[in-house]
Amino acid sequence: MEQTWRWFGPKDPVSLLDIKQAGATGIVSALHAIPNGKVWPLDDIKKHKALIEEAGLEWSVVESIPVHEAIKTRSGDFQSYIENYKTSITNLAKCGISTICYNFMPVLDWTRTSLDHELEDGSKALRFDRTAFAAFELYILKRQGPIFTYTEAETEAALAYYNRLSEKEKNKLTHTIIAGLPGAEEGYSLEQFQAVLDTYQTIDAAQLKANLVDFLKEVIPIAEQNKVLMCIHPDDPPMSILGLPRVVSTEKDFDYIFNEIPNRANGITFCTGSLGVRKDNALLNIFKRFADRVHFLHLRNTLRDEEGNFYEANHLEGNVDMFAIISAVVDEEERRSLSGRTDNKIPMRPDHGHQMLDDLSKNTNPGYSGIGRLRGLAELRGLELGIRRSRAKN
Ligand code: DNO
Repeated sequence: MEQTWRWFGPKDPVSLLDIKQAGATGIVSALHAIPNGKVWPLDDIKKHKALIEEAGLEWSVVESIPVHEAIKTRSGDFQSYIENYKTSITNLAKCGISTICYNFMPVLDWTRTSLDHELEDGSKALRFDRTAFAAFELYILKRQGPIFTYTEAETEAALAYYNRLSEKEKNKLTHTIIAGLPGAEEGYSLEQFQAVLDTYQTIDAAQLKANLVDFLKEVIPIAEQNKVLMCIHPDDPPMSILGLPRVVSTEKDFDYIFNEIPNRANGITFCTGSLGVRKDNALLNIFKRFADRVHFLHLRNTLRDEEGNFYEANHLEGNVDMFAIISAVVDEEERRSLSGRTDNKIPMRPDHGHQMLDDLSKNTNPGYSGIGRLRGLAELRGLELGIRRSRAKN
C-alpha cells in the first residue's frame, strides 16, 4: 500500500514535516478554500502541489472535490456545476493528479454526535449515538417533514436524553452535527439546515440514485479520457439519517452504481470504518467483489453495539478484521503487479485517530490529530509488513 496522510493545507496544525516524520509518503488533500461548485483553477492546484512537493512529499489523492447540493438534487444550476466539476478534473489531470475521492451524501458529509468520547485509557474518540441524534432531530431541530423512523421507545429515550442536556450541551450537540466536520466544507445554522433538508422532500432513494448515475454519466467519461480514477466514498454512517435517502451504503448500492457505469474510472474509496458500521455489510466480500476498482483505502475501525451506536476503536480492534482486509489488499496488489499494472500500490490512509498523549492539549481537526493517526499508521504498516514477510517465507 502507498502510505498516505490527509493534510488540510497550510493551516492544518499537523504540518507536512510532522507527516514526513510519521513516515507517510503521499498526501491526501483538497483546495478547501474554493467554494463548493466552483472550478479548481490550474494555478491554485499548482501552488498547493508545490507546497507538498517542497516538503518532499507527493500529492497522491484529492479528497474531496465536493459535489454541489444542486447536483445531488438535480435542481437550479446543476448543469453548470457539473461542467465546473469536469473542468476541475481536467485541471487536476494537467497537474498529474489522478485519483479523486468524493461522496454523494445528501446535506451532511460524515456525521457524529460526539467528538470527545473518552475511552478507558483516557484517549478520546469520535462516536455516534442514536439516542443523542434522535434528541437533536426530534427536540432541537424539531424536524418537520418526512417520516421518522424512530420507534416509540426510541422517541421516549430521546426525550429523556434531551431533558438531561444543559443549554451548553444542546449547543455542543447541535454544533457537532451541523457545523461541518473537517472536509465537509458546508456548515449550517439550524434554520439553514431545515431549509436544505426541505430540498429533499420529493427525493427518495431511487431518485437520488438516478441523480448520482446522471452525474457519473457526465463525469466518468471525462475522468477516463484524462486517465483519472474517481472513487466514491461510502455514506458515513451507512444508513439513512434525518429521513434523507442514502445510496452508497451497501454492496447492493455498489452493484447498482457499477452496473450502470462499469468503467474502471468509476471506483470506490474503500472505507472500512464507514462500511463496517453495518452488521450486514460483509466487508471482505465487498472488497473482493470490487477489488479491481478500489482506488483508495480508508483504514479505520469501529465498534458497534446492538442498538446501532458506534465509536471509532483503535485501528486493529473493533468490528473490522483488519488482518483479513489487508491480506485481501495484498492479494489484489499482487494480482495487479502480475498483470503488469502500475497502480499496484493502492493509496491508503490511516483514517482518523484518537486524541491521545500530546494531542489532548492541542486543537486539531476532529479525527485528524497527529499522534492518534501516527499510532494508526504504525500499526497498519506493521500489519502489512507482517503479512508480506510471512508469505515470502512460505
Ligand atoms: C471523514 C472523511 C469524509 C470524506 C468524504 C469524502 O473523515 O472520510 O469527510 O472525506 O466523505 O468525500
